[in-house]
Amino acid sequence: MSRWIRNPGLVLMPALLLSVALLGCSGEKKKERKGGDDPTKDGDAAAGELKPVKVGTKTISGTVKLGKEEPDYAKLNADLKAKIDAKPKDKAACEEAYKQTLWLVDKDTQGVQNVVVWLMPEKDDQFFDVEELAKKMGGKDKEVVLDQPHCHFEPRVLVLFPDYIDPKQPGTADDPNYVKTGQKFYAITPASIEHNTKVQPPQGAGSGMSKVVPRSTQKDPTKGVDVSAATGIRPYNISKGSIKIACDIHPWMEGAAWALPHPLAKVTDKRGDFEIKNVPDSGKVRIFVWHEKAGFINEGGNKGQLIDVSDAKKDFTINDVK
Ligand SMILES: [Cu+2]
Repeated sequence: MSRWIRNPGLVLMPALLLSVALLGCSGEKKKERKGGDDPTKDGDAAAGELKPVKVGTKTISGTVKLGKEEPDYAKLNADLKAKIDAKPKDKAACEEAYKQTLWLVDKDTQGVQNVVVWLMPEKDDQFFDVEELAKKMGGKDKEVVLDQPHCHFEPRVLVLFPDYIDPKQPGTADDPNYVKTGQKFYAITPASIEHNTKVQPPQGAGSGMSKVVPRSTQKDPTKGVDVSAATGIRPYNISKGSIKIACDIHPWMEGAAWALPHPLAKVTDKRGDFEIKNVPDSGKVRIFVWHEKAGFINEGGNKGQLIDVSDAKKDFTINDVK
């Protein structure tokens, strides 16, 4: 899935196009290019087509913990307090945000919350066939809500599943055919404080949004802002980084999201635990483990770490808090 993961495809593409163009200039080679001037029709088009990987019944779970190095909590809290105190208008309502939420670490176990863990197939030209899962999706999976109580984002880190790849016509790694899952992503604000929520998807992931959120609650998030409609967020080349979430009015409010073409992903809970279901029954997958501040902590960075699906338990340690 070079579109999301790997750069070599992107780097090679101009070179390929150039060589095709050069071949096109030479008379004797022209005969081999019966497909016309469209380089994608040249040669074996099916070779570039994404290949399905069946999802299965395996589970991969684990815990993400902090290593020996500790974040400077005192400084994070002090910086936050200084920023909040500089906004006297909302100060009283925002005091609950004094406690930093960038590093949420369980005191007893050192488990780290808000780490995004997800899987991708072993190879770039493969995709998880999750059509059945997408069709069965319901309840809270169909609705992702970003709450903004007391001038912070709750949850601060999210994973979205806005589209899946059409198994009947998957397209290529550089241009997959997506089908909407129908998942909705809302921003709400129950407090009496005004928020101007800003969502900045990286290139290829949708358009940016900056909107005042009408008063709304978990009971009826549709009264808030429909971020999915406003941004058209979709899966993208993950080498571009996370989708950034912020608030224009309260500059200390920060959050992040990833949009993936499948639901084999989790955000770690308060104890740093994650559990990913529907893992393929055999073979290898790549695992990605990302923290807002520490970045990718898996081996291989944004290209993922190859693991066997029989590796049912995978723990990770954050050794560099940056
Ligand atoms: Cu705000």
